[in-house]
Amino acid sequence: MNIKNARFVTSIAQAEKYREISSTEQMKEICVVGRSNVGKSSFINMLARNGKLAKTSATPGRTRLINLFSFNDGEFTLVDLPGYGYAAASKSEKSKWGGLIEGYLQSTKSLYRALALVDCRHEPSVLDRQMIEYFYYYNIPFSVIATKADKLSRNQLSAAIQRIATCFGMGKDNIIAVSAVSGKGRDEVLELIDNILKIEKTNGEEE
Ligand SMILES: Nc1nc2c(ncn2[C@@H]2O[C@H](COP(=O)(O)OP(=O)(O)OP(=O)(O)O)[C@@H](O)[C@H]2O)c(=O)[nH]1
Ligand SMILES: [Mg+2]
Repeated sequence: MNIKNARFVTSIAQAEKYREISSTEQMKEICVVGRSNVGKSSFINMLARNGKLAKTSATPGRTRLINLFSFNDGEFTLVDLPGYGYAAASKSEKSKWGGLIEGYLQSTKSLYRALALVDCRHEPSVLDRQMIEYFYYYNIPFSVIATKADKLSRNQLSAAIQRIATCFGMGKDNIIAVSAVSGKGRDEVLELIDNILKIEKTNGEEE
């Protein structure tokens, strides 16, 4: 798949508002989830080849809203979600962001895939594992993306991917390693998205 254009659509502060928008707009959504600072917004920018599309920051907790980005004139929409697990966030911020993530996942009718991002340098956290369990529980199709691959050597990366796969109980070939710095993994992710869009969406609603 070729990315011809990518544009910011809107920011949403409440799941109810998202419900309104999604009931009028026909979108094929792919959402990006993961802990604060894992590189969700940078990942979206890497796919768009536009470093300024989604706001990124070295300080965790940058993305506080649900941000929608339309790619190729609506061929698909990437949903940038706030991160979880930002230890320094206040209790009320944490619960607000958690509410937005879960509110989104519970309201969307057009989610084609969740992309679960984990930092390749770290063992997945308890919250990462809970996120994956949540996907299984609610029958949400997901793929795992390992970010910041430029921070590890080839051998280290291969071992890290194996560790993440073991932790999530999945095959290592199902994990795509990416780098927003080098663009590594971009083609693979775009191929994955191409395939995702071809699969008829069931969203857990079996007939
Ligand atoms: N070296 C390297 N740094 C990265 C990569 N992706 C993101 N970063 C850096 O990691 C930090 C966080 O990136 P963001 O994209 O803002 O992370 P996020 O997951 O959107 O964070 P929140 O919005 O706070 O949840 C920034 O300093 C980025 O420059 C990568 O692939 N390689
Ligand atoms: Mg962000």
